Amino acid sequence: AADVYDPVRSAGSLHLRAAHVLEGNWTGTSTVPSRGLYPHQWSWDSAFIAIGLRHVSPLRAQTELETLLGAQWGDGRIPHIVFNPSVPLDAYFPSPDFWRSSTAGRAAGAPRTVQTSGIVQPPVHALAAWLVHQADPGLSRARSFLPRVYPRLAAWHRYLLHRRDLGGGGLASVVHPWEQGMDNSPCWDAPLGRITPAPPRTFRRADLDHGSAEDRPTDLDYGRYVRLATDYRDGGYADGAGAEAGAGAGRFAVEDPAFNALLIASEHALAAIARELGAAGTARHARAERLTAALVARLWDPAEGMFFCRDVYGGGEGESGAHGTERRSPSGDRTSEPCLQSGALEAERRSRAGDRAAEQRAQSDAREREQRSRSGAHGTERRSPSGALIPERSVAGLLPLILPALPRDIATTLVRTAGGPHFGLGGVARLVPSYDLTGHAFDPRRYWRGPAWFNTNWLLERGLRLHGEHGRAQELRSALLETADTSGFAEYVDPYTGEACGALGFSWTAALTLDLLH
Ligand code: 9WN
Repeated sequence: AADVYDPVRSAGSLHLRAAHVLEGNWTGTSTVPSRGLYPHQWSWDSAFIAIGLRHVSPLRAQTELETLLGAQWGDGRIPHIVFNPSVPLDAYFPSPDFWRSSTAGRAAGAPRTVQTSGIVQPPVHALAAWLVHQADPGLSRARSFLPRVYPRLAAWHRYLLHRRDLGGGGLASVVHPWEQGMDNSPCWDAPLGRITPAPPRTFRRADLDHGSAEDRPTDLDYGRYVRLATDYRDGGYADGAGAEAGAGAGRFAVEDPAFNALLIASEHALAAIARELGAAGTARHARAERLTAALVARLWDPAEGMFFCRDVYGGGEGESGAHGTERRSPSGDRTSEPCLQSGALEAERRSRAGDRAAEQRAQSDAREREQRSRSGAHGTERRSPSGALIPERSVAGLLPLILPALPRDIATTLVRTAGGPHFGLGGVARLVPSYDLTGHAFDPRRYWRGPAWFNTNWLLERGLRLHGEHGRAQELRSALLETADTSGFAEYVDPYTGEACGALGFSWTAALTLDLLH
């Protein structure tokens, strides 16, 4: 029948239409996620966009990442939004006058000329830089793309691994739901519940000028987002010990499996970049493997067959087992190092030195654990305030499947969980939902509380292939291409029907479509 989707016949035009979306959203130096709803540059969007753009214009893909990295702060953080000065202030909330980066962020080294937010987003950037390089190594070398981005990416990872290890277990914590990128995921309900919302009259939601209220986070969510961001800003965007004096210190910190898995995948990519630049890269691979072990130790729940978020300030004392309090991980590399150093080789040398120290700490941690287990204390550690797992099933808990060093049994279990009743891969769901299909908070249309998103499904497709699940990967790829096409490159879709929600002509949907077509 004429209306049956035929990927072979429509692949050519799908490619053109996806490229056209990216063309329309290009500003000259970067790509907006969508023209109406998101008129600035977003951090993890740009990484996904560059991954697709490399197939259309490797030069634009490099420029996309360079523009973002040009707004990096002195402490290494890459801001989640880089504001376009020609866009009116009321077009998006929170706007530059809310974040006040160049004044409030001065101590943390915010840029003086570019206006940015002060929080971060998932670190997909080193992975993107490596994939962009591979699309056209000749152009990349001619423009010294990797030597220029490597020190910045290394500083970014150092920021996350040192300043954001708030749980003390070697993983990075997010301090705001916007940082993890899945803004209103049910995973945040419990930790956000401890935050007093800012009064609704104190801000105006520009998002509701473009998106339907049923598809977006609620006003109550927004009140809490605003309160957390205001407090972080008023504390000078200081992290960890430096934040103790800040108004918002110690209230919201979550170790998220997707955020950390992307950091680890990017650490593997940094190793590949280091090798390309003439360094060994082995120390970075080793660190990525230790981080994978830390991720399993802190966030894997064998009984549920997936990863969960850890609410660092949540839970009570004396929790145990998988929902308990692992105090230190084998990867706890928390020495402070200067950021934004020049030269890839120097960065690699320092990283190796840091890794040796981490190695020694890992050995002493292992000895400590062994002693505890011999004395019968295993699983009932009471000394650490490092929180409790949050019992909500989010797609974030499947995304560690992108990790090459994931133990085989865990990868197999994750694939089984993805195909089970909660996520419906290859079964009831057309695309994998952002949240448990059977969960108490499931809503097929409301943003990150159920709808399927293209970036998370693209990551799952990659993970399935990595772990040899070629049949399932192929099925998911076809479903992604078909849904991107029929939904008009929607921002997100109903996971059962594929019906479009949010913005249309959404950049990462178009970009990842291009990547899947190659
Ligand atoms: C807040 C831009 C961003 C994405 C996030 C998505 C949404 C912003 C918003 O849009 O967040 O950062 O205004 O809702 O949740 O993942 O990066 O596309």
